Amino acid sequence: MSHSTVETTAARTDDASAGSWWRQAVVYQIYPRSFADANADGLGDLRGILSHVDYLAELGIDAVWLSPFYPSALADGGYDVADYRDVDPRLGTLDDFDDLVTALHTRGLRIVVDIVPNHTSDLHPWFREALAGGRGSGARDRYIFREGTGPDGSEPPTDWQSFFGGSAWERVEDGQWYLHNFAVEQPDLNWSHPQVRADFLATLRFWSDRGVDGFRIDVAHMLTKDLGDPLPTWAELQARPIDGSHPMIDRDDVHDVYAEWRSVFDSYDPPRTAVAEAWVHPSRVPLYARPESLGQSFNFDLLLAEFDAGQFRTVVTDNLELATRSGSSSTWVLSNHDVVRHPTRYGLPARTSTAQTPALEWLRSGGIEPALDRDRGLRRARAASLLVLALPGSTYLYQGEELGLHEVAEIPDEVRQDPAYVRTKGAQIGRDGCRVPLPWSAHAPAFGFGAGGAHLPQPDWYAACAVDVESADPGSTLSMYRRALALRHQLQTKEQLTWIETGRPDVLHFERANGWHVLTTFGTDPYPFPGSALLVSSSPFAGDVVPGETTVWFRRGALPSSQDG
Ligand code: TEU
Repeated sequence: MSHSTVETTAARTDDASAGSWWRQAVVYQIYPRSFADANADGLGDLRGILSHVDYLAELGIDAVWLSPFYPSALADGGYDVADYRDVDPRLGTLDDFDDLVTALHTRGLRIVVDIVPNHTSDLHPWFREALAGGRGSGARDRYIFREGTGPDGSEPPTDWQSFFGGSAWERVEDGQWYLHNFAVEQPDLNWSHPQVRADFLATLRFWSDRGVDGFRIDVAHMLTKDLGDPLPTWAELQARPIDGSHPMIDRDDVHDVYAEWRSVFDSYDPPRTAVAEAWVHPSRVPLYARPESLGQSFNFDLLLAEFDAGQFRTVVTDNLELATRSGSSSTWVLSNHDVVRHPTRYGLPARTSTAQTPALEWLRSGGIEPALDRDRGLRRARAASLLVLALPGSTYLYQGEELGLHEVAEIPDEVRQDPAYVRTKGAQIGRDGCRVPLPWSAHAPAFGFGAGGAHLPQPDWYAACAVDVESADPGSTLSMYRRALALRHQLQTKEQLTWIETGRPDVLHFERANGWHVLTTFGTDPYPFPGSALLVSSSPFAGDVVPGETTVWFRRGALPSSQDG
């Protein structure tokens, strides 16, 4: 039996000083519009979250991350922010926010909020000023305005495409065009402008002063831009290497912004934390995760990986190595509000061209083709989740994954909300299927989401996954997550992992530093079981073999207490 140990640098859990709480935290992502609705308007709100803080505490998480709850026209689910320092009236008030912070802190839970700095909403006062100010006005400088092309300027400045389909430029009344990498309602900010820089520092202080513990930074790799004159074509732009000098993506100078942010974070005690949503080449992730920059960065590799031992091992090894290089801890993500939920990804045929191809085809067919094996998808998802929850570093959970929810395919076209769907006229199916309001109670209206119905239709099969049903069932996914998180707290140890060779390409086995062993069978064949089980992701469990597509946590010999790590 050969061993290979990966240990990330600085931190250990015994260094559980307040300043490093995030290093091995379990952070639960709440998509506020779809979590719980207290005021019966069909949209989730802050008091809805407040009504479930005990649920969150009992689940055993360490922190909550709230997706945007700021005033917004919801052109992109709240990622179109009209005021960075207030609460959307449909979601509550600043007093509600303060109450939520207190309720979470009282239970020992931290709170992370989402900062959306690449773009504002077109309803933000700055953009209204820019429109009113007209061509050449100082107010336009806070955004990226250019003249059009063609004899009368009626063609966009370039042929650039937005992420949500169609041109990345939109024309305003006086004939100028503005850049929007995302929806039309999300004009990109100009990060060369000192007021833009200063205002975000004020926003970070505003929420830090209210007790927020950390920030999730949206599209962290695209803020600074040096577009060039003349502007490059789309083909030229795409041909440019992304090596720090690209006109728009992952520029080195974005870290000048984060150095300023860092001084704000570090002016608080404990220092405020941040995690970058940066879709960049792995070799450049440490730039964002360095302590001088944002301090941590999402690792999305598992969103792109199949349920496959070799792929999981590579992702884990590579990311622990990256974390070491950056002096950060690794992050693990299986689901979030932008991707197809992992039980569904794992219940569809193996991927073809891109990570999500079968899942997107399945969604487009309304959940008919290719055939989804729901049970198998959930079985694999539970195995993957238990594996990930045992890794060194922090894990980000997405609301509803603890219930084993599948993606919802059965959303009629006319009620879909995602701008990606609307703007591409259905060519992109969009992300509504993972944003359907949560089921709390099998028999209540809107499954207990709220008395005002749900803003996206909930399927009948939600009843079986409702929190009240799963709470009463020791074999449910919710019960598994609760046990896993409780055990994780007891077993959590230094950020170290040792691979133990299994002699089988479809079986992974590792040990954390203190006799905490984790074994996953990725194939369907069972594996002789070498220990005494603490937790198993599937049933029935005979005791002497690990069934296929299963993770087991077990110990060998006596488990020392977590302090010994
Ligand atoms: O996402 C940024 C992003 O680039 C990817 O999520 C991806 O391109 C997109 O989701 C493809 O469908 C962040 C937020 O997570 C997302 O919800 C927002 O829509 C986006 O920024 C714009 O703010």
